Amino acid sequence: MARDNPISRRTALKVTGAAAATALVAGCSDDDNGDDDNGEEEYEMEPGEEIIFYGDQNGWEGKEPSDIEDVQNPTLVLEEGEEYTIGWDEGDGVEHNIEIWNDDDEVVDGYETELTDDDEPDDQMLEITATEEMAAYVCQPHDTAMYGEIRVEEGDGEENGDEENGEENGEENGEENGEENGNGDDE
Ligand SMILES: [Cu+2]
Repeated sequence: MARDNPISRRTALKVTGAAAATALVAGCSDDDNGDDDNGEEEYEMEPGEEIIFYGDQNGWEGKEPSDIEDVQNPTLVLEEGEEYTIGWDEGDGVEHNIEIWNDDDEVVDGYETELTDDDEPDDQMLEITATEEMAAYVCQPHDTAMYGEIRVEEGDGEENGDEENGEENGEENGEENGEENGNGDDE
């Protein structure tokens, strides 16, 4: 009835403006992945997994598994007592190595490789058994830039003992697991 009345048209514009502002505010609440307290993503690794990086002097670049692909210095969550392979098979030609450090910046259990400037080295993979003292994976000459955190969770014997674990595993590693391991015994 009053559709072409200029006043109601202005009212409509005002309402639209308000709605847009509300939408903007709603769009700002993007921190919906509740469980990280310092904004850093953590990546849970499957026991036995190969964790492979590209060695760049500006930081480790994740290659495998796919959830860390292109992530710089991802925080790795390992399970105590489980074995993992970690290292780098490709680099920028600058001299690197990889070492596992504890909280005091000391090498844990001799887990370190020789320095190399090979851009496709075949001797930079460490086979490690996760222990609770492990705190970081580091390139010794670039220990500031090429520094990624390790967090080791207590293994309680059960793979999926706690619900948080079960949830994340199912979501993040479901496809890979099926493809690569195919051992569906994680129940
Ligand atoms: Cu380096």
